[in-house]
Amino acid sequence: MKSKKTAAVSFFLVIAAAVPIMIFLLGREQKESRPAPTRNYALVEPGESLEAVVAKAARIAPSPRQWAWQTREFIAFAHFGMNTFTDREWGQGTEDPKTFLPTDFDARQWVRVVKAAGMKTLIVTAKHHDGFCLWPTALTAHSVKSSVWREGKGDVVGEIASACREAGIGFGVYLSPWDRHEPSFGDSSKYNAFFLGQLRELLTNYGPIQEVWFDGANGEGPNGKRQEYDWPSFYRLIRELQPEAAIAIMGPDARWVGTESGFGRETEWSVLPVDVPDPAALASPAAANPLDGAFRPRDLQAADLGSRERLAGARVLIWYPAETDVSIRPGWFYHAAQDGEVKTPETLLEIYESSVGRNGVLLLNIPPDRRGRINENDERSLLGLRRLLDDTYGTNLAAGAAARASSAAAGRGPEFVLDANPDSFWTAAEGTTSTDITFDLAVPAEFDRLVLGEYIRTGQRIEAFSLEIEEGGGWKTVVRGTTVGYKRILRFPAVRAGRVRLTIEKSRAAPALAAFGLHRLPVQGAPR
Ligand code: FUL
Repeated sequence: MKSKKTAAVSFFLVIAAAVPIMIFLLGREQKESRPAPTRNYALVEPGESLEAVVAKAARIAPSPRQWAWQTREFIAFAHFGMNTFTDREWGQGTEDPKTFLPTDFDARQWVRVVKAAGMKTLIVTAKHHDGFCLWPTALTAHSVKSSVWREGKGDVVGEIASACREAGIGFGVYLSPWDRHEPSFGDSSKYNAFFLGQLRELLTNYGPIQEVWFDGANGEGPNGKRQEYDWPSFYRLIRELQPEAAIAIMGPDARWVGTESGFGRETEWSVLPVDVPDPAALASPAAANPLDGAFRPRDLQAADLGSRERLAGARVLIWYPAETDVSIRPGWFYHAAQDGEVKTPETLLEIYESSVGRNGVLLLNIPPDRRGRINENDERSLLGLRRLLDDTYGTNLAAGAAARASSAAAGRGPEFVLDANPDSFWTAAEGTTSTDITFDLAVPAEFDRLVLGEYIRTGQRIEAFSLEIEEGGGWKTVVRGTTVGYKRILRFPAVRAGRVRLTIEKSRAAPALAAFGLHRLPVQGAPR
């Protein structure tokens, strides 16, 4: 018979052996429910069924660069340059550099306002269509170097870049491909070399660049100069010199949403079919950015870009998310006559909810005035917007709710949609494409907004959902939606409830949600 001491020792040994085994098994379970690695594109094999194509689309995810870009959510544009001083929107290219004369240029003031508004990046128009350069480029005399501002020694791009760095704000450049001043424009290879030279200066002399913005505008008439841009070379140079930079609009990382109204589509898919002349070339394992070589800018203004109907017949599918650009004023550049037409905080909130809240990144333009400062009118509106955003979205009325899902993968329970961590998520069991989560709120609440966030790092999947509240012992539908994506916000007349149910009615694969929020816009005049 074993002594008490031996029994205690063997009990201890059994526990000591069991704990690591249990940890191993639990760890394995977590890992197994972890999704397979994803890419930001997929090839469709000839003869694949629509179901197979849809399932493929549901597993395409953003590249790390695209993910970083998406999480910035709300970013700033500053249109500043020759047009600020000529009161135009599009310059001719014949303007005298001496016309550019800010009286009180203050880069730090721009960045202070951007930061106070909660924007994460500032993109500046280094060169607009008129060709005047806001940095002292060596490639043309048509720049700040030929102005009398700071006796030709000023550098707007440089000062903005350092003010951003100092304040922890990302920096980006807008470089217009269309150039109405440069004589080589239209002489394709000559101008491409000139443009590459300008890009190289911007990408090497100003520290880290988060975004390069290539405008699609080209106003030359039918008899104007036709320039064939060498996009693949532009992309190669950016990847080489600034591998983290997202190339937006006429580039492969983020697309133009298709309007300048600030409103994205109600149904906004980030996975789109594209025409690629040689899809097989994409499969090269050596290519770090396989899409770049195959990418050709094109028109993406259609109402439906990514539905099942659009996916049918696709040869290549890519992750290509929407950026929603809009100006705080009627024009992109500052015009004193528009001082009274700055969008109100309420309009900006609606724009935010219809851009960030429709699976896009909001790029809001705030054009500095002739002093070279962000105008007081614009600053006031922006700070008003910030307050509305904080008051509305600062508190999640669903936080602390008890959540029950009718389906959940191991280790991916519904509690993860409430933990405010974008990297933790709930997902339904593999193969489940309709399911629900019920939330018993910690305290009954009144709300007029729903926020959902898909865990897009495994793909965008949800096609239809609804929100219900429990009322009089039954369920009452409050609002319905289609796509979710990175973030979806829906507004509705305020309701009060203690129990709510989110139903995912249709999904391209098991839905994965990182966020669920209920919110209330503060009632005007109520104590804050
Ligand atoms: C357009 C340009 O023509 C406007 O001037 C502005 O820069 C806007 C953001 O893009 O295509």
